Amino acid sequence: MLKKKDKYNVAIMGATGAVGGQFLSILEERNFPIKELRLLASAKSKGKKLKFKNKSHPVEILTHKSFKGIDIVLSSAGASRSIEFLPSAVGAQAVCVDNSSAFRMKKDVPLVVPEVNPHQVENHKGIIANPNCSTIQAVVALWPLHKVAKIKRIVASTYQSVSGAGQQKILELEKQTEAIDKVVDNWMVGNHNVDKFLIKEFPYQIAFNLIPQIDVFLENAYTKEEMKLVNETRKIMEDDSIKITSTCIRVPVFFAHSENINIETEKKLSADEARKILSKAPGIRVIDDPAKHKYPMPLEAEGENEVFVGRIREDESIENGLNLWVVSDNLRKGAALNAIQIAELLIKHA
Ligand code: NAP
Ligand code: 12T
Repeated sequence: MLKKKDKYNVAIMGATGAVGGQFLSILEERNFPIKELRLLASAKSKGKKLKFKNKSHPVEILTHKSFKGIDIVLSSAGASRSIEFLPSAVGAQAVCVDNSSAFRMKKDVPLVVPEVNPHQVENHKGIIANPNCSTIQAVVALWPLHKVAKIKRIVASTYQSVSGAGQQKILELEKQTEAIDKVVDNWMVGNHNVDKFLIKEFPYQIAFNLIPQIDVFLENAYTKEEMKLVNETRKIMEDDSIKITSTCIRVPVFFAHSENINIETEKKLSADEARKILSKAPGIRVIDDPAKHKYPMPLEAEGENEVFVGRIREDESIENGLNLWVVSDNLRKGAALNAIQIAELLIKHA
């Protein structure tokens, strides 16, 4: 349990990573009440320093002893590190908000999106899980509609940016993009393939391509990323009766994930009603004006905190159906911001 204090000792596990960088920016932006900040990463980052509030902080190597005196751990260093090190953090009386997939579906670990199920933060035993990036933005958009019209079925297709997979993947898209500059000169098939040595992080070239695989394949022919969206959505919305299917696609976008979501509801909702509900819902910005060609796009959502929703329209192929286009910055609301909002809830309840 977190004890009430004016300021807290905070450790960031994976401080040098893509999510880690956003942790630092957002903690500073929101003036999070920090007494001591401990930055943790691998031995590779030994000697590195990171800036926080105009002060340089040394990066320390993560060990089982890293959590002495720490109140809150924000962890984002991969699932195997969470499994190995978070029990030591809990042993040192810290409360952990974990960004990895390690504990999300565990029964005694709350999986929290503050706009949807804030009450769950009180049920933790030392670890609270932050959902998958695609799940977070989907449930922020769907929960207000579910409350009013009860969602029976969800079909979600995601268009996920490379930053969701970490810093090295961002650099790979950049390098591959730079390598292609002759497409217009030599208008020929194959010319937009990059040299094989530029394909290291993703299984195939990602620049000017799409890859219909995120995370590993499971026995049911879905990928693990697709099943995260299915299972985590049900857990967060506390409704196992919702039927969900999803397809997750990696696209050559640097930041922000996009999703086309089709829902079938028990009660009929017109597009106008849905627009009105979503305009008033927390954490959402509706951009939906076809006449003016206004709709959410990843370049617009990059660096922002909200979940953007547009293209709201009735699914004319069924009785009670809606289509939504949902875009959000996966490193912010999809990761660091949501985790920090959870930590803020913990402080509120301390
Ligand atoms: P990243 O850019 O590759 O960064 C990985 C971070 O983990 C780096 O700080 C790295 O330190 C650290 N790390 C790696 N191995 C370590 C070790 N053995 N000991 C200590 N630190 C180690 O990846 P990312 O995109 O930030 O993602 C990191 C984690 O966040 C992953 O678990 C991913 O699943 C999760 N994630 C969650 C969400 C979400 O919650 N929705 C979204 C995106 C990612 P070095 O720099 O020293 O290597
Ligand atoms: N494989 O947090 O590759 O479970 O974009 C997030 C992002 C796992 C996660 C990705 C992933 C997670 C990705």
